[in-house]
Formats: sequence, C-alpha cells, structure tokens
Amino acid sequence: MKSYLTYTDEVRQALENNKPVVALETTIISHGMPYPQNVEMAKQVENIIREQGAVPATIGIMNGKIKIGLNEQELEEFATNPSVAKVSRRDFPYILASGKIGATTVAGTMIAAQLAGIRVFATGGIGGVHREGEITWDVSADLTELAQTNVAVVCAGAKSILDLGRTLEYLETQGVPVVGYQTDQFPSFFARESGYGVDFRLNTPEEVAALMDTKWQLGLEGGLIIANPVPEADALDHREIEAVIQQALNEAKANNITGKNVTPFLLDKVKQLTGGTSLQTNIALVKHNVEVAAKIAVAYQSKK
Ligand code: PSU
Ligand code: MN
Repeated sequence: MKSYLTYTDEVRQALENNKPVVALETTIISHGMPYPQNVEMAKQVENIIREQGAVPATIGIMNGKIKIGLNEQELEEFATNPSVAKVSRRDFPYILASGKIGATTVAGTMIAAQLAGIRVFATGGIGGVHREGEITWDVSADLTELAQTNVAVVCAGAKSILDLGRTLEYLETQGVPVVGYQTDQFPSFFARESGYGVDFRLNTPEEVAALMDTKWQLGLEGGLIIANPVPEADALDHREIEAVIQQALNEAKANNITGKNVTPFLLDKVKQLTGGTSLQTNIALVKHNVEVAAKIAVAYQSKK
C-alpha cells in the first residue's frame, strides 16, 4: 500500500530527517464542520503544530493516491467539494481504485499514518459505540482500528452523542490504553467530564512518549487514546449539552439516519440546536489537541 502514498515536500523532508510529525484527519474538515470555519480551522491547527517545532501532515485521498500532507488549495477542496466521500478502513479500495476524492476518518487516518511512519495523530473526538448500539450494531470502525494500528490518538474523548460506557468497555476488551492527559476523568468532547474515569493519568508529554515507546517495544500492537479535555474557558455544561444531544438523537431516529451518515447528521444538529456555540467549542478543543499532540510528537522523537 506504500506505493499509494504521496508526500508534500515539508512532510517528506521531516520524515527523512526524523523530525516530529503529527497526522491530521480530513473527515473533520469535509463532514465535521461547515465552511469556512472548517478550512480556517485546518490551516490554524497546522500552524499550531509548526509553532511547537513539529510538522503537520493532513491526510486525504485524491486521484488514486493517499496524500500525506495537503497544500492550501487541496485543503480548500476538502472543505468545499460536496462529493468528498468519508473513508474508513472498508472504503480505501473503492476510493483509491475509482480515483475519487475521500476524507479519512480517525480509522482511515490511522491506517495512512502508520504506512507513512507517523506515530502521533490529533483530532477532535473518536467514533465509538452509538447509543442503542446493542440494537443497531453501530460501532465505529475507529475502535477496531485502535485495536490494531500503532498510532497514538490525541482527542477530547469520544463525543457524548455516543454511549461512553460501552465505548470504554469495547476499548478495554481490545486492549487499548485510555490515558487521561492531566485528568482522571474521560472527557466527553464538549464537556470536561463524563462521569467515567480513564485507565491511567499522565501529566507530561514525556510520560506519554514513554508509555507509547514501551507499548510498542513490547510488541503490543495497536493504538492509544490520549484524552485531553477541552480548555475550561471553552467547555460546555455537561447537562445542557445532554438535552441537546437527546433531541438530535430523536431527530436522527425519526429521519431513519443510518450507517456513516449518523455522525455527521448528529454533529450538524447539535450545532444548529446550540446556535453555533458547539462549533466554537469544537474548534477550541481541536486546537488544544493539536498543541498537546505536537508536544508528544517532539518528546517521542527525542527518544528515538
Ligand atoms: N469527531 C468530530 N468530528 C468528526 C468526527 C469525529 O468532532 O467529524 C468524525 C471522525 O472522522 C471519526 C468519525 O472517525 O467521525 C466517526 O464516524 P463513524 O461514527 O461513522 O465511524
Ligand atoms: Mn457508524
């Protein structure tokens, strides 16, 4: 699959010179946020990573190639083109073979990052077990990817549109360490708390880098979750957002939304129902995650 990869000069040089690199996903741009906030966010997070002394690699699929790093024009395309597909593990062969444009999810970005030799990836929130997943069997492929692909995912937990308890149980079964970055609680994306704990609390990038290194030295394949709560100033109230989510879930059900459309539908509804405050929070937490991810990438690279 490596022959399918192409790199921007910036990313190729960084990888050749063993500089720290942070992977970024495109689904959050194409399907997670409206234009123009999506492309503004995409450019800002790249600069935050550079300011920390690391190199950003935003990953997406175009013209039969997996692009490791996107230029400004390509970012704009992912932010505006309505025909961008959402690419998880199962979608790679179709999107590559057909030459279509595809935005990678957490699972898709992990696959590409591993192929490119990138160990740290920052996003907003991972997918997980959906509420009523015991009936619908809607369990994100992000979880099975975390079980097998060697990338640390820095996120603000899993979105509270999900069943967080079952998501954490699934991760435990699959042997994925859930690390709280400077927190004992598993964050719920828009809010800093969830009522669920993390497996291990670590307080510095160096401690996280040591854990990653030890896991992979041991030959324990798979990813890690580095759960980094949204900054206090941008956090939403856990209970208020829960009421909004209930309404969004009801509407998804009434409209028979299924499969890969569920997550984008819920995100958009939550944004509408909060009058855009959820979008501001979403952007703030992604920025915080990329900053922490860049620090972890720097610490991990200095061990190599
Ligand atoms: N979290 C966000 N915005 C997003 C997503 C997660 O804040 O757009 C995307 C990620 O790409 C994640 C995907 O991998 O949703 C999960 O989709 P699904 O539930 O269909 O697996
Ligand atoms: Mn799903």
